[in-house]
Amino acid sequence: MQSVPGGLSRNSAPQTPTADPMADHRFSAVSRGKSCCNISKKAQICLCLVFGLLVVVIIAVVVGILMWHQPPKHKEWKGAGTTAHFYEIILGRCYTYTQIVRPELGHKDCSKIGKAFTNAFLSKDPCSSTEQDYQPLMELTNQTVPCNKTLLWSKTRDLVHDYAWVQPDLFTLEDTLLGYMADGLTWCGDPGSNEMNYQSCPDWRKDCSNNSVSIFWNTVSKRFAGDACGVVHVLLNGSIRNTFDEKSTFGRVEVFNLHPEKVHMLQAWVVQDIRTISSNSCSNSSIKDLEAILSKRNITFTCQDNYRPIRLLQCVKDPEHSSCRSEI
Ligand code: JS2
Repeated sequence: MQSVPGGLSRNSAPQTPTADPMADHRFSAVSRGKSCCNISKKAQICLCLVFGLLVVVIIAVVVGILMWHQPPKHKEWKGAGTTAHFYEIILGRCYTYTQIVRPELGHKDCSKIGKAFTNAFLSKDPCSSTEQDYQPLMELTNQTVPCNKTLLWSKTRDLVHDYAWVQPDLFTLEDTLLGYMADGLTWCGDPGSNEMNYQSCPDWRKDCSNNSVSIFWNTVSKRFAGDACGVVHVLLNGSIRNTFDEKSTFGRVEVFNLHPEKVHMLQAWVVQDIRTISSNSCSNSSIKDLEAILSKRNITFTCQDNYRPIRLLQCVKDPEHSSCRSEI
């Protein structure tokens, strides 16, 4: 009788019991065809169920991870989204301003300022922004502008900042810490997320006027005008019909936040595009409206057409223009 490996003989008589619990198990002839293991139908079904469950769990985990990495679904607005790298930009600008541009503000805590800025709009409805949202930021960034050195402007953005550049003792809003940090940027959040909305933010006209950016500029403009003292200057555009626009930030916010007990005069410089024929813009009807508003507020108003230093600055950019020959 041929014995088989493992000490068992085919069709063998029952062996004497041994220590090996497996030794006296009878191994029935296997069914035709080899199978990896002989398990019951029930066990096979259980294994399939366990395997199927495992597959489902793996798929669920993968989907969960993918969903988690998906950018949050923000509400869609009609305006451009938050400026890319917004937080890094405002933080960098804060350090540049407080350490280099105005080192006398070197004690300001830019980390706290950056956090206060983002906390003003993150996880909030960008169409329900309020001045109150920005109060913590305002408290961290108060700044004194010397009397007679406040320079307001309207529709003369480039020229006024060129002039402020050559007259560094003058301050436009953008020459203060907050104006310097935020100029040219867009930002908004979402009630359902603690992320900034980089896809879109409310447009002032098409979505809402109480949006995060507009309320910020109204808030900082209000404080900038309220802090002014002495003689305040404003650079206005004599080449447009509404040289003084009551709906502008200057006309709607700043004019009405100058304190008569601190500001005794507003001096307007009305500048015309160098290529237009010079005319007396100070007699423009809208300028008369401005004068009337200030008179009611007990603030003296004076107006000067084509203020020479500004004219010279225009000629620096367009020296060949005929009107510049007489200026130099
Ligand atoms: C949106 C911005 C920006 O007197 C000036 C400043 O002091 C400021 O308070 O606003 C006045 C200018 O605003 P105004 O009269 O409406 O003229 P504008 O030519 O239409 O300029 C609007 C700019 C308002 C403030 N602002 N607003 N996004 O990035 C931004 N930067 C500034 N300065």
